Amino acid sequence: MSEKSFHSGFVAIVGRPNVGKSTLLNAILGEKIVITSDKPQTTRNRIQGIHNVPGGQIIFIDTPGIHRPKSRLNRSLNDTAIEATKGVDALLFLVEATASPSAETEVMTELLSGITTPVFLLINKVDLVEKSRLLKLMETYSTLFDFREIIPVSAQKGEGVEKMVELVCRFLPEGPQYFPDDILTDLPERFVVEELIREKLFRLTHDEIPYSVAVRVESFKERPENGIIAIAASIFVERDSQKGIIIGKRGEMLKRVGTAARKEIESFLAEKVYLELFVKVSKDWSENPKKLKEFGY
Ligand SMILES: Nc1nc2c(ncn2[C@@H]2O[C@H](COP(=O)(O)OP(=O)(O)OP(=O)(O)O)[C@@H](O)[C@H]2O)c(=O)[nH]1
Ligand SMILES: [Mg+2]
Repeated sequence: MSEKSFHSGFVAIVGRPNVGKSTLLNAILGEKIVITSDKPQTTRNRIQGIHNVPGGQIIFIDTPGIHRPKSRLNRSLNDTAIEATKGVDALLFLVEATASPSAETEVMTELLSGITTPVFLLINKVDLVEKSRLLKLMETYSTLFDFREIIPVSAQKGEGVEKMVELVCRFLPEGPQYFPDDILTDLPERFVVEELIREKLFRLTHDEIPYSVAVRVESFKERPENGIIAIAASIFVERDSQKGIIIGKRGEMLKRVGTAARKEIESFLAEKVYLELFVKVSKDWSENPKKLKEFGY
């Protein structure tokens, strides 16, 4: 990057669910702004993370994983991801080193056919495979698409991330500083709080439950007199039976979710937090266009 000019641009992180897109965004920023879990379809929105480098600014966009949609919610996730590939300066197409390239071809066709934006292939989770397998993967992927670069990384261990960012920077055009240099994301604090609660639900519940929850912050009150932020949030589920599971025996599960979420919210807001959670039923919301809109999907 030249010293006089400023370079900037938008870079979308795309790929199948669970390949590590959100983990990568957090690794790039060096802070947790997006939620992650070992379950697919954790991310439901387009989320911008702002990364400043000397003489430049890159806005990385985390997206939902592309998959075969079954519900209306899932269709909306795919649309959000596909939409995010438009108008960006580069794409990071993320795959897992543990998966076979043949598992990627469907999503590659969906996302990359006819695309003129430079595409970087990132092979993530290299900490889980042998070097020989990685070399073979790089060779196979290079025959599948005209990638600008093929870069092995481990988002979880932070390996190769800095070098990758440098390579991507070189492709960015001259441009303005889009965001002030002291913000990490353009999303409101309320959204991040909702996401952190949803992450705990994703991590602590199983089967269909994670896919049936939505979270909404109902009130967010700063109380400067005692240095506490009081937050009340609703957890919406689709059926009565799910409400019982989330509350748990003698409220055990809800308490675990609340404690884990509060700790991370405190660390994100750098303030003490009083968190109150309510569980409500919003019947079959994931199939209801009006409700999806209301929950921001
Ligand atoms: N071993 C290993 N695990 C990783 C790495 N990167 C991510 N993971 C794990 O992979 C799982 C999925 O990570 P996410 O970042 O939530 O994946 P995602 O692509 O954002 O998933 P969706 O939002 O569902 O599309 C989590 O359990 C991560 O801890 C890595 O480099 N190595
Ligand atoms: Mg994600």
